[in-house]
Amino acid sequence: MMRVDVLTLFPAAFAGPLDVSIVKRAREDGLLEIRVHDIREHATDRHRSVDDYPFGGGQGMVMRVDVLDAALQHVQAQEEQRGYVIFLSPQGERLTDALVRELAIHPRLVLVCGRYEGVDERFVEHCVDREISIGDYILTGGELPAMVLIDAVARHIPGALGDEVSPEEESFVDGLLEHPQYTRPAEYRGWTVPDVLLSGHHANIEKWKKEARLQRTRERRPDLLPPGD
Ligand code: 4HQ
Repeated sequence: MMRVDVLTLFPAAFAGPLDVSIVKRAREDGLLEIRVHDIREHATDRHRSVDDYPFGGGQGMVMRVDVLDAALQHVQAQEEQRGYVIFLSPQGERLTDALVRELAIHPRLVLVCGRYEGVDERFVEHCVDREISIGDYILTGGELPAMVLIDAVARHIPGALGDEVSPEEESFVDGLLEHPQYTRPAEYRGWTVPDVLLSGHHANIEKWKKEARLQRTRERRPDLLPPGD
């Protein structure tokens, strides 16, 4: 069983994506427990402020270290294990297949979602185990990145994918993109399927798949191939 706690100012953002498909089934099957917590419940002043102006000036607002720390401590005290604390931010290390697999080993993750211009760096320094980015673009908050991370990690929980599929059989395990796929009808509006796939010649089919994957990777993602290949 894996447990994921999410700290956010927008708990409502988490309804939907985690309630369908594989993640839904993993939760129903007791393989994954997700709890979403509202950071604002830990504000202490009468305006329930969670952010303030940046010291030294600059644009926008910064999330307060005291409010974030109170929210985190509250959530961590709910279980024996404190959990591996992740802050989603464009300043973090990139989320890759290798990192997803590493995170999937942890029995408990605590994901902290920032809004505004960011969070007080003292929170990151003293409370966060890992700062992770899902890519080089700026979003309005860490909620979508947290859901991306949960979705990617959930697929690696033993039993979550069902019997048919294994995450080991998929792209990135051997560092290549997938080959194109086709299904019936074999011809549609004159658009045909590669003959070899209909030939029943298994050795030729496997050769075609491997070559198609290499060609695709060379054309679209040469950065995935070893240098000078
Ligand atoms: N944000 N990967 C700004 C991201 C992001 C990303 C999260 C927006 C943090 C303060 N997080 N907030 N890209 O764009 O993880």
